[in-house]
Amino acid sequence: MKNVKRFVLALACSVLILVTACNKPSPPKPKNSNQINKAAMALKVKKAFLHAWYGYKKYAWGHDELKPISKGYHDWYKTSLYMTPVDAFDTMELMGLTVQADSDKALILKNLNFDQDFYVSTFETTIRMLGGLLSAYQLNKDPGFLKLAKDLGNRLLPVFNTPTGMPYEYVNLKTGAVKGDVNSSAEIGTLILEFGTLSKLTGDPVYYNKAYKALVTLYNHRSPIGLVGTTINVKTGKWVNTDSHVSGGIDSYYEYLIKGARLFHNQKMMDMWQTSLKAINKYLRDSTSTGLWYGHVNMFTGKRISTHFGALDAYFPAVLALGGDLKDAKALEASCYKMWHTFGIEPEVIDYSNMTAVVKDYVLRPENLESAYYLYHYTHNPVYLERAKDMFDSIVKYCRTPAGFASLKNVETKEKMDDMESFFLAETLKYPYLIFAPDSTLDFDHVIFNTEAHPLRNTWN
Ligand code: DMJ
Repeated sequence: MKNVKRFVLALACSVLILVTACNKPSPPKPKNSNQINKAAMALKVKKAFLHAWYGYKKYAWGHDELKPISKGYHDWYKTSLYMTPVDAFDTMELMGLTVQADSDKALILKNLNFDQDFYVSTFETTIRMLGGLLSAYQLNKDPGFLKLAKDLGNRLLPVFNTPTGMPYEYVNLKTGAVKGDVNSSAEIGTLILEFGTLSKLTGDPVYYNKAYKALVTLYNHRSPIGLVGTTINVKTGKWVNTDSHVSGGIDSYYEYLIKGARLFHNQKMMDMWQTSLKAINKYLRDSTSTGLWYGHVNMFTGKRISTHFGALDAYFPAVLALGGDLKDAKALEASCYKMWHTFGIEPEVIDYSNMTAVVKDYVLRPENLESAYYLYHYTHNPVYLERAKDMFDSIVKYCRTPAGFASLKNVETKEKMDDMESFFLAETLKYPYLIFAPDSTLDFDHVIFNTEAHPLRNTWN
């Protein structure tokens, strides 16, 4: 009997222990998982966007850019080309800011006039204005955007009238006069997404053909070891600056090889990307004690010139991820985040051999957030949400002014500068918004972002 009692008691205890264990609150989740309230973060980013937009509206309406400290404005040329309104429009559409988008659209369609007697940068006008107008058209469907895009495309066409087909750096929008014989690889090779889309949407192949020829010609000028340099003479095809890297001056040429291949289903561009990547990995890739980086070498010898890497280079993890190399994409993104985190906000250029800042400003660049967005899309690892939150929070902490957001003159002292580039609204706030917003906001796998974060969609096949 005693034994039976003992048995019943033991059984009761075990049941009690089991029930208690089951009712115990589950152990705290690992630090990284689900700690970020995505909806609250998306709202925070949207509020930051509205703060910048209202500052622009109050102090710079109708001009290219806001001066966020002096509460004034800045125009790139003699007359405004409405750079901030055009760059910002598709972000408003994606954020569901209908009222703001409507007034922005009215401003653009009523006032934007490309019949201007001054020289503009072929590259900047293409990525910000042509790209912005094309994505505005695809998202909003107003034919006024496509009409403007076509007018602009026609005015840019004279840049391709060189013996090589590679474009001049500048064109006069009214007269078609051109200048700038020495152009950079990035400025030559970052046209196919916008010119190609213009061709597909208008049915006129001329834009695609010219930009494609320029891209292939640049590729054909690569060195025997497969690398391109920073600048080339577009009349003679002779390299001027032979520094090879993935940074500013070359960066978006590589980006457009793979993105062009994907947007236009073009195998030749994919082959060009893959061949280029082999050379990049062989000569630029640098696995060091401070992480994985991509440095500078001479394009002909492959000899390392410097261990510099910067804010502009931080797009490369996104491109690697798009190309399917998640291993290197993850490692390089970790380095890029380290570059940001080391200084509280990223400098323009660091020396990765000793993690010191070489060029110390921060001009509100988006690339680090862009890569976090791509990596989050491909892995769904919450670490990228954490990094994006940290980067976004530090922009708010160090760059916010009563009228908008200011660049930093020095990331070490956090001294501000009176500039808010239009890409802040096109890119720097779009990428974190998209990381935190519901996936349905944009079907990532069916769009290609141009290098100014304007999403372009293949609607033609
Ligand atoms: C943007 O205009 C584009 O992203 C370009 O490719 C590089 N520079 C700025 C942002 O940093």
